[in-house]
Amino acid sequence: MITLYRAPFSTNVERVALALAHKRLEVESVVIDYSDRSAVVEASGQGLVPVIDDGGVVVSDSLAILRHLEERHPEPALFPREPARRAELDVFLDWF
Ligand SMILES: N[C@@H](CCC(=O)N[C@@H](CS)C(=O)NCC(=O)O)C(=O)O
Repeated sequence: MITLYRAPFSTNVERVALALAHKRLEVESVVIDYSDRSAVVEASGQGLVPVIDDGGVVVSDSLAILRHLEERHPEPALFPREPARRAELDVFLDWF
């Protein structure tokens, strides 16, 4: 079971939620209030969302989370498998 620390109206959280849904992974949400980040600070040592706890592996930052999910839960794929297409996507994601 994956725990997703989230807050309302966060596009970075939605990016991760879409990836989790694409991969059909079961997830439990911890919704934090922007005025009280204690739960996410306790889990990850910093106050920004999204953060996931994937079976004891805690990852913060939406792009790092997407990369973690692709490595740990490769099917169905989120990223292209062909190295040149994957490199193009990495460049786009870094720019975005
Ligand atoms: N680079 C991070 C940015 C995380 C981030 O800025 N999260 C926002 C919500 S979208 C947040 O927690 N903002 C609260 C604040 O800045 O106080 C990511 O991609 O996850």
